[in-house]
Amino acid sequence: MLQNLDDLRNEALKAIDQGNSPEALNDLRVKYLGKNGELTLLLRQTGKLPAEQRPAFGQKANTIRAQIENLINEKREELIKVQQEKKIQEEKIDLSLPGYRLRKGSMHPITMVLDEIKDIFIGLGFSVVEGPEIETDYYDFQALNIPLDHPAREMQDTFYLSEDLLLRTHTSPMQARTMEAQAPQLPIKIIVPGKVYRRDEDATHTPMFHQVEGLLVDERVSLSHLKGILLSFAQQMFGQDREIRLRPSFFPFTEPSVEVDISCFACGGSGCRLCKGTGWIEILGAGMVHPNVLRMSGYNPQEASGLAFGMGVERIAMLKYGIDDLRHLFQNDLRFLRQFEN
Ligand code: 2U9
Repeated sequence: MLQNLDDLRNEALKAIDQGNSPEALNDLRVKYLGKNGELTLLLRQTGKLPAEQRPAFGQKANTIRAQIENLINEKREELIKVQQEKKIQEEKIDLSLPGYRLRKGSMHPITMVLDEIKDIFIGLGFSVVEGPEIETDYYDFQALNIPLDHPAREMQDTFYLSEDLLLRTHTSPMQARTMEAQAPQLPIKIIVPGKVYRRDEDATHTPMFHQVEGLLVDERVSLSHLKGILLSFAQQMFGQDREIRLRPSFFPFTEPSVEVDISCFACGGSGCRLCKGTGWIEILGAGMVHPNVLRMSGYNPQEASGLAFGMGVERIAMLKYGIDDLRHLFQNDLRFLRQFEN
């Protein structure tokens, strides 16, 4: 039996020495030390030995077991190391290869123009205020001098969430809310940018678009202040040579009301295709805040007056970047959007 142990050890050491892969060594571990391994089976026969031989046999078997185990582990680690080195050699990394270029995203043209408009008015002393897109009938219409049966509601038909709740048709409700919260304190000097909604869809209208509206309420505010502010805006946005022209118009919330044109930046005013030969391009609407609107929000029209203006951001963006179709702004076509990368 002791001889059997020696034979088994010699055979195992030889096999380990010849093992040439971690997998082969695992197989040897099973072959000799596993549950039905050769050494395990020999140990199980200890009971057949005369009692006085058993301790020596057991001791020797355990020594051999430890020896085989250590050798297998050592050899296995050695082989794994060799395998890894080989892999590293074969997979040599070429550090001179160019990397993958990460494509940088870009601002959407609407965002770019919105930021530019905000910057200009911040420079003129206005604060930027934002408000909810879901509004009440009162703030979207009534507080702006558009009572329940007013025909102007037809021009600004919108999406109703209930009899009283709707998607705002302009950002003006936030001006009304600001005035109401602050009255009778002066001055108010804010712009309100944001999304607005109208039941409208054709080549030049989308059901959602962006507006920036401004409001200045103070003592003795006049139309000349309005003209000065809008001239400065026009020049910063479309070039220092721009002139502006005010034409009479109508909005329920302003009196008087005007449409504002800029001298054509393509031809300088002599007339071209862009300005349809007129030399002028309409860019926004404006006016003096209607006394009813001031009164409803808590101001006395005898003490305070206001100027207001509103512009469609899509229209400004189309003019500024020569975009010929409003729909480009909403189709997410990368061929279009990538032209705005910088
Ligand atoms: C309050 C009082 C008055 C905001 C104004 C306009 C004129 C205007 C249009 C431009 C193109 C809307 O996007 S558009 O279709 N807006 O012409 N907006 S005055 O007047 C206000 C606002 C709030 C309390």
